[in-house]
Amino acid sequence: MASIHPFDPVTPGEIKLASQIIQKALPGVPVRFKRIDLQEPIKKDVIPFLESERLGLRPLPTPPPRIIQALFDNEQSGALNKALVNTRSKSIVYIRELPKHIQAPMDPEELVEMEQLCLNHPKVRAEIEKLELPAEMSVCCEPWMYGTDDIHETRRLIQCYLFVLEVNDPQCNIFSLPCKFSPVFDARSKQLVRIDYLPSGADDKVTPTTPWKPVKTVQYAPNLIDEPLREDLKPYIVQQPLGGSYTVEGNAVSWQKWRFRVGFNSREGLVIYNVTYNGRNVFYRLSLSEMTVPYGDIDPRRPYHRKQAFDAGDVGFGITANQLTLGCDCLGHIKYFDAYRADGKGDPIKMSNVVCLHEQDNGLLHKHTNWRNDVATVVRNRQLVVQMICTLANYEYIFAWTFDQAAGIELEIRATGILSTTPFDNENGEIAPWATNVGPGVSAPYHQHMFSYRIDPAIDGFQNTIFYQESVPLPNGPSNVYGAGYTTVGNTIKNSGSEDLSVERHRVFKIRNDSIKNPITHKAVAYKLHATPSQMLLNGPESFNQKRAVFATKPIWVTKYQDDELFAGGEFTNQSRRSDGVDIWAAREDNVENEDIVLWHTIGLTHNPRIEDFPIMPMERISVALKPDGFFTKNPALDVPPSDQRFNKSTLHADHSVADSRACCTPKDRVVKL
Ligand SMILES: [Cu+2]
Repeated sequence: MASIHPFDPVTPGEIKLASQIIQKALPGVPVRFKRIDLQEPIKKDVIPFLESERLGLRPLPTPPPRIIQALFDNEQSGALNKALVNTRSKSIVYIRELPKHIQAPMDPEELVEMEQLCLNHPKVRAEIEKLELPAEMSVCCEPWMYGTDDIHETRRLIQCYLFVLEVNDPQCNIFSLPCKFSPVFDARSKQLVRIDYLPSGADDKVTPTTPWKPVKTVQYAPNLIDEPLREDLKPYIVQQPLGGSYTVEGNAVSWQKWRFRVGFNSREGLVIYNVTYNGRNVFYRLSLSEMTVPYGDIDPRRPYHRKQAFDAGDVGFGITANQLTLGCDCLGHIKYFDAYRADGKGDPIKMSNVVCLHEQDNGLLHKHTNWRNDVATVVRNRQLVVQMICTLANYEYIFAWTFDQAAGIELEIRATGILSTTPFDNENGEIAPWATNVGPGVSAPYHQHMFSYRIDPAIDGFQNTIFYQESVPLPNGPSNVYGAGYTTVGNTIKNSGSEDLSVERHRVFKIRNDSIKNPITHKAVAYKLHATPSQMLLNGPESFNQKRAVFATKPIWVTKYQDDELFAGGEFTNQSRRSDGVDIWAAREDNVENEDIVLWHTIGLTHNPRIEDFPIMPMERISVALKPDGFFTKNPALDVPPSDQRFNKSTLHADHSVADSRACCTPKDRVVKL
């Protein structure tokens, strides 16, 4: 335990210790643990330790004690509790009973329990029997977060969407055959609350359950599709005979001039901590802070008006992170990281290979050919990728942070998996203005994926300022005689709040450190956010969907750093009634000039499905980059060795002779003279 770092993910020993201390503090109380995770260290307490590490000062100061956070149900009273446990003093910091309307996130054991409870309930079974399914077919249950449409609701409700399973195969596509009824359960009392009947036409009419009309499942798995697999692909083998160019010690990663730590928790999954470049501070913490997926529809087609997932807060990217496999999810020379979560008893569960780290070649980083002599300087773009893949019910999300050799960091999000579908009677050519028909009797409703990227900067220090710069035409006059001039205008963000992007004005947000000037540009050192302009939340201000996810109404938020302000939609999103997150913190109008600040970028994907997104979706990609902008005095990648065929060992296609080829950087025999 002595060498554990303040940012290391919770260890199995800490999970066990925390659960034992909590159980001991509550003798005789039946406890069911929902989460046990590292409590984020208090920033001001951890910075002296980080700075000593960065500057190579020894001995290192004592790091702050590791505090473990637990969420648990008191199964006697039904109350949700939050506790903090100090692992150094082995004592409780506090145990707090939370208000009755606060719901903990869902956990894997609960999902399995609800699935079984639903499918075994006599009333649900009676409804399934009305389908008169053939013997080889069955019904599968997808327990969903209930969402919100009633401010007085305090029950923990689960909406169970049911699907017909055509064949008993682990890869059978359940989402092709949605049922028209959906039981709602109280997850605490385990009682069936009611069965919702789902509208299956263009209006909100529902119908009683009738025998199932045979239609074929649209399958995606190779063993279930009725077409042969392609046979014209040759192997593509990524070989790194000397291994990767990175080194990993525990969770500390060194690659090229980058140093950072890989963090992991149940909620956010992968977190990037303490990022430095060539010994200079760049970012304190980078994370995918929240994500919400509200489904569009036409009111009042219940229950879709409250179909809204908060994938981080209601379930968790960490809890749902895939255990990645070599040669499938990741190619090349791979380093995997494991993590641990707690089960209901407070015992650690190992999650192997939930984060992968590897290098990739991404084309060219820079090149210039002197056309007079055809001599080229060519440098390839080697990158380091840190990645996790999360399965949230039907969808998969691939989150990858990519570090490059020119001091840039890109967050790439890829959405794949299967569309969340609804029953829709389309056999007579019916279409709906809020969904796409993707198969017989099935449609995929319009929806949005709204992500909040939390950027906690440390540009050459922890006091930074955010400003934006716009490119604007100069007014006609003595300084713009020909009307061709344009310039940039800047605006410093002085108080916390929200901002819009502007493509028309090329508005670029930057993070600068006013105390350090670039000796060439004579401006403060800075990084810029290469933002992704996207449509913000479509749900109206009167909707619970928007009230719960105000973060998704603005692309940019700036707040003054405060401990415990990590999640854009608030700490507890499951059945939340309103946001308790970044919009509330931003509204303080704190001074954010030369302060410890946080930049939040909302990225949206308005997803009106294509039929080609079904039965499994070719990945949809969005990305956001952070790039130095006046942080260096020139391109920081000039020292990357040039590209060289002796190093890269590429081969020629059969119709070329060796004589046709030239090694990199050798001039042609002929020199063109103009
Ligand atoms: Cu989608």
